[in-house]
Amino acid sequence: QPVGVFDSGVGGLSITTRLHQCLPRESLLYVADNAHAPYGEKTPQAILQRCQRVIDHLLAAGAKAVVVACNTATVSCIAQLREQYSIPIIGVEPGIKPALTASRSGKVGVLVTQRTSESERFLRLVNALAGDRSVWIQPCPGLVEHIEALNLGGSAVRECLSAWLTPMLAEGIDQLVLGCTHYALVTDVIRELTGPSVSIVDTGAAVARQTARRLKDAGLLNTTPRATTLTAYTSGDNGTLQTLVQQLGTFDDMTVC
Ligand code: DGN
Repeated sequence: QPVGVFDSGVGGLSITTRLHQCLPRESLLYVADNAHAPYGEKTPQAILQRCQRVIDHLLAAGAKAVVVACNTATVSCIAQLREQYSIPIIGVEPGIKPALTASRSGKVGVLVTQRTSESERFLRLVNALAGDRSVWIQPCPGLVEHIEALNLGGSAVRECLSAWLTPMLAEGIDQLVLGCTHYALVTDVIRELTGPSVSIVDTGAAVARQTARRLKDAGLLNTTPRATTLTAYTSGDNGTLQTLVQQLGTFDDMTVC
């Protein structure tokens, strides 16, 4: 049985890569809900409904566990999803804790979607962890749309990232948390703008380890060696998905439906 993964678009592919590295014997089913992206500007109720539709699709396709590879969906409705579904549901959360632990300046930045920046769950997490350190929360409206359009290294992405990052860098942050799974797909541009003195914190590997633990605890880990497959579905145009899935290039069999 495969593990299901989904996001509002292609962002969750950054998590899928990590899952495949950490769980090479698991087949993965991916849903990019492109027709309804971005989630970041939807109401929590609308996000919950989309997540339910997508998880129902993944269950019908045989998923034994689901990774919600979207920070926006996780902060909006992970508790309701866990209540509703009996399979393991794993969420993603911005890596504020590792960033604060590693920070020497006591100043960290976090890039998030508008919805995440306003969510109670996220603000509670930041307040609980920050103490006397400062966390600069930067919403990035429009960035997900650029990434969905595959403008990964173009001037539009560079300009908006530069405008958001410049004040944070002037403030002295030494850790930058990617609080949206899409943003991992433009890590190279971000790294160029921050320079080497700022560490970029991406939680993909931690989510993959957490998924492995949950599968193991539930007795769902696949232990027999076999060829793995990645099957990717999209509710919208599959051009972007096709391009990015092909770049992953790490699976024995890949299908984009
Ligand atoms: N990849 C989603 C996240 O991690 O929040 C993006 C959400 C969106 O659609 N804006």
